[in-house]
Amino acid sequence: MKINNKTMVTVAVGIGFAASMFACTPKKPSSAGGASVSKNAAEKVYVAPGKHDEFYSFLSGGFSGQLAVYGLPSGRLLRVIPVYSVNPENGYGFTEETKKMLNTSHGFVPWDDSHHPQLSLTDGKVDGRYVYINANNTPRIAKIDLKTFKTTEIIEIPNSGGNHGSPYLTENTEYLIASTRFSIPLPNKDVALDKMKEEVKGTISFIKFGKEEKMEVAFQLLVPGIDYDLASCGKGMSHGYCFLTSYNSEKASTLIEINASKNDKDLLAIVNWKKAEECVAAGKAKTVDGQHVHNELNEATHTATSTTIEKVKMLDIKDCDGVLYYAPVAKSPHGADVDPSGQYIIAGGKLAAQITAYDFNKIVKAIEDKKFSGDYDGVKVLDYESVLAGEVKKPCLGPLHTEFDGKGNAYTSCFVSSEVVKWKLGTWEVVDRIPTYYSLGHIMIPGSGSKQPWGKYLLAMNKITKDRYLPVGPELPQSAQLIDISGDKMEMLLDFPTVGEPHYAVGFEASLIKDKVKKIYTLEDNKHPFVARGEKEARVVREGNVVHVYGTAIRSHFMPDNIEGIKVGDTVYFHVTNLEQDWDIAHGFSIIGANTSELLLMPGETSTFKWTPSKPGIYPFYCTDFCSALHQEMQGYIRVSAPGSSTPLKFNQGK
Ligand SMILES: [Cu+2]
Repeated sequence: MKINNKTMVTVAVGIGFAASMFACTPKKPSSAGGASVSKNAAEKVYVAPGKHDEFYSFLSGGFSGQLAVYGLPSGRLLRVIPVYSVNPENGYGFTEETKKMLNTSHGFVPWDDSHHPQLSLTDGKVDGRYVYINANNTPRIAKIDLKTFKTTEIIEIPNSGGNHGSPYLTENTEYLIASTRFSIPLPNKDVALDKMKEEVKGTISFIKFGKEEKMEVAFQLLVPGIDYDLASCGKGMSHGYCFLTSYNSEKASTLIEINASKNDKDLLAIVNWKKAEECVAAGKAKTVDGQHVHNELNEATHTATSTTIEKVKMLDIKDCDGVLYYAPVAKSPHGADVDPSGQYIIAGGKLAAQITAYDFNKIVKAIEDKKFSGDYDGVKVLDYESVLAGEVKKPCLGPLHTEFDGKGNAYTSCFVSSEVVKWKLGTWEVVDRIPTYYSLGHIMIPGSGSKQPWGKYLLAMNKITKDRYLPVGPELPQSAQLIDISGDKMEMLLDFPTVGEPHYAVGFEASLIKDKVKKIYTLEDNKHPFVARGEKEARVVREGNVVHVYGTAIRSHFMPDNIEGIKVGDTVYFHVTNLEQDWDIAHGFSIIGANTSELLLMPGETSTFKWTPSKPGIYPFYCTDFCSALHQEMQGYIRVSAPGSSTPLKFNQGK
């Protein structure tokens, strides 16, 4: 979501500060580069030609539905990985093999709003296996394999009205958790909207990372129907717990901008997932309707399959004592962030100029000692003072989200005052601040969500850029800003425009994976049912009015390349195998008038292009990915005859 100026003003009024302090027009930087760029900043981000960046960073595309890979510190865009949106660049969501990745219980949904990438963890440390990312709209979670940088699995979350607080991982990737953003009646039904308040429920879903590293919905918790938001799961001493912020404890459904801001505090949800596991194992969960679709890309067949699952296990928190507690939290919070030690849980309130640190040990003790200040919808609310580790006083306006450098420092992004504030864990004192341009949302320190962050750089992701770049029409690119956090003082180094909305990001040192990335698909291991492993296998097979072309591509020709005997009314599948076994030699395939995107074939990969010719004639096809000096000559012809004509099937196999 783009936060507009009107929202900013409303937020300002909500906090009770003068609106002029953070007026709609962002502050002008004091110099063209921004307030704190020093002369040697360029040297610090310069990566010489032929040299690699030190860090990978993965920035969500927000409303683009994609995930973009940037190198840091250079800010160079290395790749855009399609996740929830079809991508003509490589045919994702267009080819017969990948279309199924975008299936849902609502049918084919070729778009979503991707927000929070998260990294797989082993013993609380980044292991470089997978990136996961949520779909905010149609509730889904995707898995991207860091060997191939491809989306290889997508699971839909049933019984959920939106999936913003997702996907947050436990310290060994035992579970990914996903919470309801919009609470709705469960099971969903026809309810008068003015009766919503009584009918709405929420769910917190636990997606298991099974033995074969496949996602499945292990169980869902049925929880009070408030709007759940960001989360973090415990590590170290707090392993076994997850912490989620929420807003709208008022359960407002109209003008919630105003009506959800009435209560002085909102609720931090504290979930004991080990207890939930025990209750599910003890048979306390009910099997309920929960239709959802699970899509997987098989790396051997290069083909996705979709499975529809009808039921899920749901555990009503009323049937499992001690699985959920609430604690008061500053109103309208966003981030809930556990520090690398696992002791502190940090939450700020978008409408409160205050950051709260909760102490995990005190939470456990308060539960034991029954230090409750009340209850909410039957859930005990822990006494705020009993669980408080400390408060950061007057840090900024609109504290949103906190990251950690692993050296005892925390960094909070402040949306309203557009700055990053550095403060100390334990003493809670603010030690530094730096302005960002403009309207800062999330920030990222590589590995911050783990036990071992790489506390060298911080990336700020900004919503509004105003005068930072050359104008490109009414909308400007959003941006990321790189800040050096290696010294006592933060230093602004660089900003660069981004793909879509850089909503949130994760990152890690490049050495963790760069030598493990896959270079080719070996032809012997290609189990695609329509593979042609060599030119001798290239052929055309007619089955009624379906025609299968077993095609191959190699520098600089296709086989077969002159095909006759196709008729109007036929459905033609071009299954093209790239025969190259050489890194970075891709070929493309397209044909005039086809109602789809190109194929883009990695070495050793097979992919399928569906074509239904509608008029007789001669139709050229060609390679779309520049592959050699004779790339322009990499082309062929197909003859299409009228329906019922007797043109015999013929094709050139290079003899
Ligand atoms: Cu080519």
